[in-house]
Amino acid sequence: MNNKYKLLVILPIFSIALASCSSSEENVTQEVAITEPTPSTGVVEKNDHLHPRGDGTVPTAQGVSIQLNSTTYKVGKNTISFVINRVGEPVASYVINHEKPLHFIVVDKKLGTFQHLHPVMGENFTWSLPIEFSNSGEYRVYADFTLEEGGNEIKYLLGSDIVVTGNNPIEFMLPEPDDEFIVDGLNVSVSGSVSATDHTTLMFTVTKYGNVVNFDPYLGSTGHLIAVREGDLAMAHMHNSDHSDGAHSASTSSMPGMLHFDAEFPSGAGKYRLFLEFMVDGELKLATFTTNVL
Ligand SMILES: [Cu+2]
Repeated sequence: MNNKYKLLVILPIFSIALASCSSSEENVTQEVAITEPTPSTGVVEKNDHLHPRGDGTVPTAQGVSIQLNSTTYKVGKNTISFVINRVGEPVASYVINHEKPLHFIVVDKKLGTFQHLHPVMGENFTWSLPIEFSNSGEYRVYADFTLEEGGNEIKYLLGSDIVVTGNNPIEFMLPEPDDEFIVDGLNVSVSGSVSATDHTTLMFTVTKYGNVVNFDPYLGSTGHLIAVREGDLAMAHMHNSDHSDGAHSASTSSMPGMLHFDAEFPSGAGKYRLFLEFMVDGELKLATFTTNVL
């Protein structure tokens, strides 16, 4: 039985099997496949919970790959362009996820800088975006997107390395883990636990002068949390757990000042840099912190 067929059978019952979700798609398949098969409804299932193919450490996952036009850039303004190929052919069609067909994340390898951008597709299914680098050094770029395959929505998270030449090399030391930080005059505190093996919840409280803030929707959620592991730069992308998930969700609701995330680290233990994005008073905020995943 090939992988695609197995997934098709599994998805309708996957939502009731969350408790047994394990750390890789392979394991999920094995565990659930012994359950009595449920006939496919032919409906495109939301599988936001499923881990993507790829964790951002490699440019190719199951025949789908990112191909950058160049891997060398310079300090200052650049244009990055790339194609997503599936067995050698450019992918033309994408599933909208969190309001965009493709999310493009850029970090430097010391994890001191972070950019979350949205390229635009042009001729020959080539994506491109303007990007500015303030520092020279080694970087990783990630493409986060969803494709429809055989009636299912399959997520991909592909990574590729680039070099930025010029002056002003990145100097950054990963700070020690902390649970309180300040961003643009907002106090952010984090509670909850993280685990390499279990699903846990991470909770953030955001206050200004002691009062909880109200979040504005940002890309179909009240908050986005991206974690990158020191060393191999494996990425986990998490979303606020009390938003109405779905590719086309318009707005969300959440308790004022509180952000809850289903925290999962499919790549396992390590020291991670977490990048939390949320919007307050129409301004996008980025809170960054370090956490140890055991
Ligand atoms: Cu995005």
